[in-house]
Parts: sequence; C-alpha cells; structure tokens
Amino acid sequence: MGLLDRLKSRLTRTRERISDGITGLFKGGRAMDEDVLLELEELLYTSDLGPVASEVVEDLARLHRRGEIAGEEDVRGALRDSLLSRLQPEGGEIELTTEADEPFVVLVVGVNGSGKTTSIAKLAHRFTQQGKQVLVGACDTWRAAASDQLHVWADRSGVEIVKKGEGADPAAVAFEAVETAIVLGYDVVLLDTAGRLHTQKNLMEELRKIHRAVGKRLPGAPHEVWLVMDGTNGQNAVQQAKLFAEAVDLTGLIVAKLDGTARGGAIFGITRELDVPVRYIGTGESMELLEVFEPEAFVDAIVAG
Ligand SMILES: Nc1nc2c(ncn2[C@@H]2O[C@H](COP(=O)(O)OP(=O)(O)O)[C@@H](O)[C@H]2O)c(=O)[nH]1
Ligand SMILES: [Mg+2]
Repeated sequence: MGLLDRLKSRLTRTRERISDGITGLFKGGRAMDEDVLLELEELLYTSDLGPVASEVVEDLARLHRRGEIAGEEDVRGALRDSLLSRLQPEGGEIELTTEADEPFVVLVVGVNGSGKTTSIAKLAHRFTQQGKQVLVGACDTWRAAASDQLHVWADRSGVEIVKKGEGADPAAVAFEAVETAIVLGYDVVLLDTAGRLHTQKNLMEELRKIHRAVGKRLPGAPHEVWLVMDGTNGQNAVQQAKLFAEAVDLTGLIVAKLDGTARGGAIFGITRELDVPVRYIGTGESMELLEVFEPEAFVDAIVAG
C-alpha cells in the first residue's frame, strides 16, 4: 500500500470530517454559493484548522467571485492548493549524516504522554531498517517505567540503549550515550527525555542542560531537536509547544496520535505558529505506524474524494 492509501486508512476521523464533509455539502446536486463556503469554513473549524480555516475559505471565495470554482471537484482542488501553500516544504525526512562521519544526534522533547518514547521506538525501528546503527539514550530518568518501556521496544528492533537508574542525571545519560556512539561508531543517537518535572522552569532548564552536555561531547550536536506533540490536543498544544521552543531551538515536529482524532487539521496552524516543519506523524500505536510527513500526501488523504 502506498503512502497516500496508508494515510487515508489511518487518518479516517479527520478525513471523514473534511473529505466526506465536502461530499455532504454538495449532496443532491447543490450548487456552489456563498452558503456552501460558510459551511465549508465551519467544517474546517471542527477539524481544528483554527484561523487557517477562514484564510483558505477566503482564498476560495475569491476564486468563486472570479467564476473559477463551480462545484465539488473545483472546491476540493482549490482547497488542496490553498492548504498545501500553508505547509512548509522543507519538512519530511532528513539525511542523517554528519560531515565528519560522527553520530547524528537527535534530541526529542515534549510534554508527558505526548508520544515521545513511542515515536523514538518507531524512529529507531525505521532508521535501523534503513541500515543505520541506532543508539537510544534513556534520559527520562524521572520514572523507572519510562526506560523499561524503551527497553522493551529497543529489544524488539535490536536497538541498543544507554540508561542509568531512576533519578540519574539526564544530562549525564545524554553525554554517555553520545560518548558511546562516538566510541563504538553508531550512526544515529536518539535521546528520549522526560516531559514532566517539579516545575516547568526546571524542565526547561534540564532540557538546556542536556543540550549543552551533548554539545560538549560532540560540537554541533544535537543536530536536530524534535518536539513530539499529541495530535489529539489539536491547536491547544500550541501554547505548550512555544515554551519548549523558548528553551531549545526546535528543528522539527512529530505529531503523534493522528489516527485517533478528527483534529488533524491543527497541523496547519501548529507548523505555522511555531515556524518549524513537520517531519513525521504518528498514525497508531505499533512500531511501523510512523509516516514521513509529505505535505501532498497528507493533504490529499484528508481532502481528496
Ligand atoms: N493511537 C496512537 N497512540 C499513540 C501514538 N503514539 C503514542 N501513542 C500512545 O500514547 C501514549 C503515551 O505515549 P508515550 O510514548 O509513552 O509518551 P511520552 O510520555 O511522551 O513518552 C501511549 O499509550 C502510546 O501507546 C500514535 O501515533 N497513535
Ligand atoms: Mg516517555
């Protein structure tokens, strides 16, 4: 099954809202008019497009006034173009290589329960399948269960893991993971972190500390910092995400749990608001349910008939 078909079958709730919603708008051969556009806007709002909903409907209204959209197919086409123009083209998968053949380090952050550990397991699996030697650093030392969870996943995909006991210094774990990767010649290091501390200030301080520790051992690292967001929170997750963006320079987003929500449209507002591209999306709990974010496939999966 190709990417588009996989997305269509995993993003069903958002797809039902938007694509099936458009079918519903034109039921019984209804003609295109201003009311159709108002209803379309409402439909997009319920899929959590937020301010993007009215912007794209304005685009469509302009085309309608010029007589360029007449019916359902035109609306789908114009909506597709308008939505696509709002996604950053530089997202998706990146080349995991460094100039000096050093390990490529990715720091993964996000609030508790957003899907960090699961996404890391999926990424480790994915990169392993691409022939990379992957090492995971269990920097979430807040709960013993967190690194156990990682361990189970890692074992399944044959990925090595660096961990210390509960309460260990996360920055020390990160340092050691990078150190190990350099010495043993790993290609990729994925650093899992905690999403909860006594206070938010402590958490952000800790992330900065991890960031510094990694850079100390390997100048230029981490090469990427990805924020994992819970897709079921839709636009509500933006404020929280901004706090992370203040603490560390985000270079990409992973939006998890898009299989369980009709609020997938939030991706448009989120990526723009944070000015960071989406790299991957989570479409289910099992290991292979992580997809590279390809704007065209994503938009087609939720808009096309
Ligand atoms: N349906 C679904 N559930 C997910 C996805 N990603 C993570 N989860 C679930 O979300 C919950 C929290 O995930 P976890 O990785 O432990 O979050 P963390 O606290 O950020 O590390 C777990 O029950 C996961 O199975 C996804 O893409 N789809
Ligand atoms: Mg975790």
